[in-house]
Order: sequence, then C-alpha cells, then structure tokens
Amino acid sequence: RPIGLLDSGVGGLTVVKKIIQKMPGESTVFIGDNAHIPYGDKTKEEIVELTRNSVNFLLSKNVKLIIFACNTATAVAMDIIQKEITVPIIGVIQSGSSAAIRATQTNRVAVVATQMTVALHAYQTEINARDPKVQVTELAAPQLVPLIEKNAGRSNYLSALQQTLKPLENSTFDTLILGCTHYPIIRDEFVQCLPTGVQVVDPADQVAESTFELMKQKGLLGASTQSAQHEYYTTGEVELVEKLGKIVLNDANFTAH
Ligand code: DGN
Repeated sequence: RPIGLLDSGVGGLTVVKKIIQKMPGESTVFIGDNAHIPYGDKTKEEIVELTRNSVNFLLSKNVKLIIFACNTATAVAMDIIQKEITVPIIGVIQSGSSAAIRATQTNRVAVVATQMTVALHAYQTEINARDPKVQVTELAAPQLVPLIEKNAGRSNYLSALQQTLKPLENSTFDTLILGCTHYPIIRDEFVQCLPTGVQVVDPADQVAESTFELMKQKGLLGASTQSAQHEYYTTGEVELVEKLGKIVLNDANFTAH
C-alpha cells in the first residue's frame, strides 16, 4: 500500500521528494488541490472541507498513512480529520518545530508561512509547548505561493522576498523555518535574502524521519524489493503541475493526472 500525501498545490512535492529519498522502496500517491489554491486565505471551515476531500481521495487509493504536506492544512484540519479516520496522519508543523528547536543556538526562531498558519500561531504554540525558552517571530507571506504556482522566476521571487522579509530586519534570529511547503522551491532565493549565518529549516527533512520511524513502529514499512510507483494527481491544470513537478522532483518524465 502506498503512502498518501496532500497539499493545496505543488508545494507538497517538496515533501514527496524527501520521502522518496528517505524510503526509495515505498510507493506514493500525491494529490494537489491546485483548483483551490491558496488555502492560506480561506476560512477554517473551507480548509477542513477541502482537506477532507483530498483525504477521501487518498483513502480511495488505499493509502496506509497520510502526510499533510501542507502547513495550513496541518494547522487547521489535522486534529479534526485524524478523529474521523483510522489511517495515521503525519503533519509538517510538529516536525518543523522539533527541527528548529534542535537547530537554534540562540533560542530565536523566525517562521515564514501563510496567513492562516501565522494567524493560528501554529508554530509558536508547537515550539513553545516543547521548549518555552525559544522566542518565535512569525511572518505571513501570502504573496509567495501564487508566484511559485505560476513559476514566476528568480527575479520575481527575489523582489517579492526582499519586500516580504523587511519586517524581520530588526529581529534577531539564527534559524528560519520555511513554514509553507512551497517555500523550499525557492530556498536559494530565501538564503540570498537572509542575513548570513541564518540556518534555514525545511520541515520536510524531519517529516521523512518521523514518517520512517512511525512506519517502523506500526509495521507499515513496505517490502523494498518491490519497485516503487509514484502517482501524482491534481484538481487543477495538469500542464502547470507537470512543468513544476519536473523542476521540483528533478525528473524530466514527471507526469500528473
Ligand atoms: N503549501 C501550503 C502550506 O504549506 O501552507 C500552503 C499553500 C497555500 O495554499 N497558500
């Protein structure tokens, strides 16, 4: 049985990539709800409903575990939906928080995320539940996801980031969490716009570790001899997703449905 992953768009592909790297023997099914992007600006009820639709789609593909490869869906819908289904769900915020706590030397962490993730203080709450000493500065960057979905290009990313990161100019932090799964696609541009020495945390690295551990513990690891298959679905425009998928997964044969 495959591992299921969902996102509101192509951002979740950055998580698929890490899962494949960590567990090359496992099959995956990914659903991007591109028709309804961005989730970050929607109401909680809408986000729960849309996420539930993607979960039901993944369950129809007989997945053994579901990764919410979307911070917004994790913040809003994970606890609600986990109560409704028996298949285990892994979110990105728990993993991102523990990775950031490990990374910071100064106990000052910044998070860039969608409007909703920031409004809910999802990272601050999760980080401080684990370590109250860590100071968390949260910044919403609603303009970035639409640009990334459009594949707008490096110079557009850089000018948007320079604008976006301005409010952090007077904050001190040594660690920055990419609190939206779209952002690792423009990680290099982030690094270029941040003060030197700031560590950039992509929660997906820890998601891959946590998924592996959970699967081991629950006896869900697949037989590595079987050749793994990866399926990609979108509710939106297949062409655009294929274009970005080829870049994110570095695979010229990437196809979506
Ligand atoms: N990729 C999603 C996240 O991690 O929050 C959000 C993208 C969006 O819908 N704005």
